[in-house]
Amino acid sequence: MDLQKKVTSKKGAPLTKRKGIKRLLPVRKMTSLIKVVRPNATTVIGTDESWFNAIEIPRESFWVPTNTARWVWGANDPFGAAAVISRRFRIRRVRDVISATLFFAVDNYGVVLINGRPVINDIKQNTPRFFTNGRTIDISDFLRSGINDIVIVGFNFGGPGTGFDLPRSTANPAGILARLTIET
Ligand SMILES: [Ca+2]
Repeated sequence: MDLQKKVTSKKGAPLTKRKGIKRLLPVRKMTSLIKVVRPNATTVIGTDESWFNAIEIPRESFWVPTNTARWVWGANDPFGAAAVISRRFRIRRVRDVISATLFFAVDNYGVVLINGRPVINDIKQNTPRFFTNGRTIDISDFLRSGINDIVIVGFNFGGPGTGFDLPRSTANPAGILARLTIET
């Protein structure tokens, strides 16, 4: 069979049979990880391996230390130049939320969405330490009653000499640390 015809044919092999297509974790694994925000309490949801596609990595000496969240990167590609992780959580009534903050640190820069709306959209930084001390952001306006989700994408900038992102390595480490604190 002509190779070009095979690639472009609408009657080609199903996606699942093509080489190079990675299988993702089934959806039910993701939905089983819904964290419940408790009433009349402070709920902390820190990055760890309960987050979808997160793998814990050693903390670099210049990354902010905390015992309420772990530094992570993408489990599907632990040495990739980018990582995507997510978490679902449930709030019974959003009007019961007294305060809600996101603490977010990343090497090198990242994008954070809560319920599909951008909370953080970083610009590439020439210094690897720019975002590694973390920032705290009020996210109360992004929450809703019922199921909520947070999606984080981290990127590992290669520096001004390269201009683009590079794989996570010893020479150029990469990591994500996030912590939601929701008071009800
Ligand atoms: Ca880096």
